[in-house]
Amino acid sequence: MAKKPSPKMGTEAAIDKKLAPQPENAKTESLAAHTADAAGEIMNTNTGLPINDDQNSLKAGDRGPTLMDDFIFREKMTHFDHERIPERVVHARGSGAHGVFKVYKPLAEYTKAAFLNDTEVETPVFVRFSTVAGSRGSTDLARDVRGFATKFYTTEGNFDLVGNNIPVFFIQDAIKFPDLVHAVKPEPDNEIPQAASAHDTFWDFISLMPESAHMIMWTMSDRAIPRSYRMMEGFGVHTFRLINDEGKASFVKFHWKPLLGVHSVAWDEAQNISGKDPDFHRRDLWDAIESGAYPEYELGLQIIPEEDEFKYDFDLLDSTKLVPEELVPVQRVGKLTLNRNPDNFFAETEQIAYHIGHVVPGIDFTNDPLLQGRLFSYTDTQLTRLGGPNFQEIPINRPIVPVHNNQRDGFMRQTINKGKTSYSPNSLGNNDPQQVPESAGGFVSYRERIDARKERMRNKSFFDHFSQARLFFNSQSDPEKNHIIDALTFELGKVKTVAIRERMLGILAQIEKSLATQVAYGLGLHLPEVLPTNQSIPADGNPADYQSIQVEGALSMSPALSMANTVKDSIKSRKIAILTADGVDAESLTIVKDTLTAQGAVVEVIAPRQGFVTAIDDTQIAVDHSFLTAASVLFDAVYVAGGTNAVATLEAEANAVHFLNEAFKHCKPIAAAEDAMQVIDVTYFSKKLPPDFSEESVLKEGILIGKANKDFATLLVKMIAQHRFWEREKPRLIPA
Ligand code: HDD
Repeated sequence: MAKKPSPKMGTEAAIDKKLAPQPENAKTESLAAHTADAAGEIMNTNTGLPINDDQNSLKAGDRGPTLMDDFIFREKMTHFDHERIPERVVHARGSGAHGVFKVYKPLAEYTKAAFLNDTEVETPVFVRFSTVAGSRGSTDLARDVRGFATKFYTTEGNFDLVGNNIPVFFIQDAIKFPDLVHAVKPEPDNEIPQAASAHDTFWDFISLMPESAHMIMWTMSDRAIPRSYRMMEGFGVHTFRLINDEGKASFVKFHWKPLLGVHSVAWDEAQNISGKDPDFHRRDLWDAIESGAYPEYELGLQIIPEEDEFKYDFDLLDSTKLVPEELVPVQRVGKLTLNRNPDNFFAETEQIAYHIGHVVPGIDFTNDPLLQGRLFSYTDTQLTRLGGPNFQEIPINRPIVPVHNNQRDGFMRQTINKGKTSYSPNSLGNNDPQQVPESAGGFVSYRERIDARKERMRNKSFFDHFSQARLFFNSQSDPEKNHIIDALTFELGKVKTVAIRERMLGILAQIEKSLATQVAYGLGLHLPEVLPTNQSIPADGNPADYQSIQVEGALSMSPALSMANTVKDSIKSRKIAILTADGVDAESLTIVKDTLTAQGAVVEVIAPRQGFVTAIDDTQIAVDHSFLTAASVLFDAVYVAGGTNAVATLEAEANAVHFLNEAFKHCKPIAAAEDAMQVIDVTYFSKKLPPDFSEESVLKEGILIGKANKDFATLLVKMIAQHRFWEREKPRLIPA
């Protein structure tokens, strides 16, 4: 028998150490049975044979060919050769986490779903966030929609809320989904570009598809470049149904509201992060959970009584429309906390299979044609991706309740079903497993009355393509509007075919003339005189039946749509850089570091070289990064500590000056101890400093220079909580 290896030593052991508690729940406990930990164990083959030599293959002589009878080599190599599975056809790039959901108060009035009625129950969840267009290894910071998929492991089976961070979608009917995805994915001849919508095929499709207008406003806004998965909203998008115990239905829109608020990065910053740290969002999520800064979101419901189905000037079944929060307020009904990282990315995050059709009693579908098509696609795609019909047996996909039915066999079947009967009805097996009456929790589809002709049609109520696009644009703050104009100018500027650019200008002109004019200016084009119409018309369709319509009296402003109105009350888990060098005034560094850390921020010291810096008083302060390994785009704010020699070094250090210039450019909070002014003096923004550093100026302009004491640090906290000072972009004097 091979000997047990010696236990791990020193730093190797430390790498495995979790910093914060990683709580267990019913789901993580169920995964334990499938979990292997090699710590302190011997190495063996898949058949359990102890391995003596994993370094050398079996050869005919020590310089001879490898022998066919090296079954140990063959087993290892065969497994390796088959390690990869197809990536998801969309949402391939993602990151996941375990957590729990708890409802605040019973929602029996609306739904009989058990997990939405028991305030004592913590329902285990697994959430996967994703980008849509890029491949598995693409950057997190692409301009893209983010997926926000939640699997609730409830006592009545799994409920999946498979949503996005944007409340509407590009298309109204699922039959267009393959076209949309073919258009946005890399172009088929040269597979360029990766994880980007800025190319001809995407805008070609969009320019012919006026129903995408609303979604395009969202994807060209800063919502498509979030600061963190922890700082973005989630939406179920479709209108779903809730059903209560009496069978009464209400329409519902699902929301996730992040407690840290909704925040984004700048586009230039996003592009930089993609190079400096393409795993930025993945790392942010992982690190936050490891350090105990658990991401939290409240579940929000917009409930619409069934009687109000036709009350609005848009159709509740149209996924290119949202229900403005000003018309139907979002009730916050429960909290999701992500508190545990997966043990194994592939086994959990990659193999999890979500499906909008995984519902529990009390939640049901509507006839939204996008939702209906999704009901088919999600199981179907897993058959290829996960290799057959038994994917629900993969540990991460199993419900926490036992499963009994008459489905059998297939590739990789895990369950050993006992007994002779695998059919129903049967008399040989007591007719087990038994069907469940509705009164005992059996799922019964909502008894909706349908009386219709079969036809390939869309109702006219789906044809107001521009009112909500305009509502979104007009509800943005000025900086947000500028970002949309910049994004469109960038994306269309990358389109080679001028006719596509012009057609898009025609679409934009129908949303908002000023928007279209500004984009046209950037592209060096004029607005087209004839505006494009809907081209997605069936062969025998009458174009007149597919015209966009304009609904009179539509809402003109919705403050809830602007991120400028989000909560800005916390610096928890924000990353702050302190720039310094040898000769630092230790007090000016520690007072700021301690105050920010006490508020939950992550503070890192950056200096010309790694190791430590020696302060004036000879104390040594640990350095987290050198300027070589750090970059301003990876931080939320920057502070320059004092000390004559330290600031003299920084003044001459081009990387330190660049760090500050970039932070200014990206509208981030910047602070400096008063004796560090000489470093600020060599930045290009030294001429644009606020007239004074009163609290009012500081919270308006995001720059603070002063004596580094407690009051200074406290004001800095307030400044960082503001996230960004976008107004600073106005003069547009900042070099790229
Ligand atoms: Fe989808 C994955 C969200 C429309 C077909 N979708 C997928 C994921 C999310 C969404 C978050 C990733 C799940 C994960 O992390 O594993 N999809 C949406 C939303 C939509 C939407 C919010 C519009 C409201 N999707 C949509 C349509 C279809 C699909 C119209 C097809 C008819 N989606 C898929 C898919 C994927 C998928 C091909 C790829 C991987 C997977 O399902 O498991 O079936």
